[in-house]
Amino acid sequence: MTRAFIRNTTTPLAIALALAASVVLAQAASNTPATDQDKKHVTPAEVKYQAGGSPLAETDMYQNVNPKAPPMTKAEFDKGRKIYFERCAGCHGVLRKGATGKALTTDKTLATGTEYLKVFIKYGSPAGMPNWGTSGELTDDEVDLMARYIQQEPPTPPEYGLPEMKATWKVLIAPDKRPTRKMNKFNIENIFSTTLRDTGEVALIDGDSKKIISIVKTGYAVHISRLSASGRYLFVIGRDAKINLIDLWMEQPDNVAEIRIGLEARSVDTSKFKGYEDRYAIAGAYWPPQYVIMNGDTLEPLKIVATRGMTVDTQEFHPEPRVASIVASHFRPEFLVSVKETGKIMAVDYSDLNNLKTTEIPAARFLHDGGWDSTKRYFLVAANQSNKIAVVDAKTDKKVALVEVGKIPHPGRGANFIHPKFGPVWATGHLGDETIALVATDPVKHKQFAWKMVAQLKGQGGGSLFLKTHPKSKNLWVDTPLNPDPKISQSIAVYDINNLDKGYKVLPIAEWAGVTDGAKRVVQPEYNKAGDEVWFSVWSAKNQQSAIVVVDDKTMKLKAVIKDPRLITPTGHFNVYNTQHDVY
Ligand code: DHE
Repeated sequence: MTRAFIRNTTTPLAIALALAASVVLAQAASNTPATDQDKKHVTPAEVKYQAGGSPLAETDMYQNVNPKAPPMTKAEFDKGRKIYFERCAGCHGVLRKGATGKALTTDKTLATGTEYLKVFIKYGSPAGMPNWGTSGELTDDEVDLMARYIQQEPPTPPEYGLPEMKATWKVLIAPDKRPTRKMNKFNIENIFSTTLRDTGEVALIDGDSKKIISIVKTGYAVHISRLSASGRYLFVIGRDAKINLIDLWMEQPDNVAEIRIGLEARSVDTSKFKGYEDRYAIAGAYWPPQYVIMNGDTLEPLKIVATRGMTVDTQEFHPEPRVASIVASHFRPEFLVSVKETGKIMAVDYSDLNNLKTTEIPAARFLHDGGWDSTKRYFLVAANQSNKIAVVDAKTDKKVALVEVGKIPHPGRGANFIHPKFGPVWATGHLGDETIALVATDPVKHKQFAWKMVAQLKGQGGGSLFLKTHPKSKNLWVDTPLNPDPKISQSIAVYDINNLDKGYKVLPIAEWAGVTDGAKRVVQPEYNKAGDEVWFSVWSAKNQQSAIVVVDDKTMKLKAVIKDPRLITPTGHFNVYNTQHDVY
């Protein structure tokens, strides 16, 4: 389609775009496995997932005026920046270099001009751009404002180095003032840390009694929890890059230290190699693109490393490669840091922080979430825009394979089990199609299958985020919270791993929760320590009731519903023992 055509036929084009967009919406997260063509497109499920809002919306930035761009007042620019970071940055990137969404740098946007951009923003596109105008999310004035805003030079958020980190670093209770032994009667190993996404808190829930122990204030739009090697310390990271260190030995577990390691972040982990247990923590930032190694019991920042650099394939400079998942090696004193936009995994050796050694392991773009195989030697991580799983050997620090799977793999940390034919496998669901891919992980006794996608199960639909099993269980639980069909997003599929050909059983988790209003998305299966219960969040909006549903793994019957006015927007939950020992 030429530019002249676009300029002269705005209305028909708009209609065409709208129609195409609606086709994409209808196909979204559908029940049809992806074709190669589909694999290039972004599904609405993914857009919904990525466009979560960035804390950078609240950060003041310098207005960099481009004389060729349509004029904007400072107030207009600030409004455009806010909208951009609330809705667009997740897909198009902070500096608009493109990620899931296309690059929106001024060489491109100035060339297309305001009218074209307005149509695009209002009606969306077949490639997956949401129809911000016709959906009612943005008014016509806001569409016009955004079309002008993206023709200005992208403002750069500030950097965040050691002085900024130190200014936010607080040790609330010094290590020598903390308990020397466990001071409470909780069965710590069976506590769940549940993310309360929109209140910036975690709920610590006693897995035995199903009672809330406490609600702990954490960062904004809190994301994940991880455990120290000993299981004593819980680390929680918010999207605003705030880390809270919670001491589970206290009579009433609470924060003992906190820090902000950047302006936006998602990942945190702790050193697990023998001899380094509880010594270090690491967190990865989305902005600035960097990771920081901290003291494990105080969060004192020790070493900051930038991730800006060249992409793995085209070897072009990327100014904002975000840090996605991080895992702690059991084979070396190392963290494996997945760098999203460059598509590389950095093995960071923490045995000598002064002379830091990192090994760059090539993978594929854009790295997101992942976890260990059952031996904890191989790290499997989703390269979600390449529809691949990258496999790294943590013993040799080498890439083992890039395994082609379905459309936009999203494993969480994945699920490990023994397949009757293929031996040990690791599973991932997908955001963009209905399949569950099984990747064989045993290069010794099942060499012929290793690092291949040996089977594809048919699931309820696309929009899957997490799946789980447990070494003691015979079941594989797969969620689909981002599927557009409420029947699918509000239920869970469960497979018998010894009879995978039989298909799955559907359990109506949201209905069991007895919650009346809301999206009631059923998200993230998580086992208790014993491996005989599975917990699910039933996630509705901030002003609606949510719940946690506990199911008996063997009988697949409802065991408990946890409801409490304080359980606002529960999403992820992390069982202490399973998270500490990487059991999944
Ligand atoms: Fe997550 C893990 C990033 C939206 C719930 N999420 C991760 C990880 C990354 C990430 C990089 C891996 C961390 C690790 O292992 O070290 N998530 C992002 C995003 O960039 C994204 C797409 C958009 C955003 O604005 O943040 C996003 N994530 C979400 C959600 O909307 C979810 C469903 C609800 C919520 O709480 O925000 C969500 N993400 C989770 C959970 C995990 C996670 C529960 C941990 C999974 C695990 O099993 O470890």
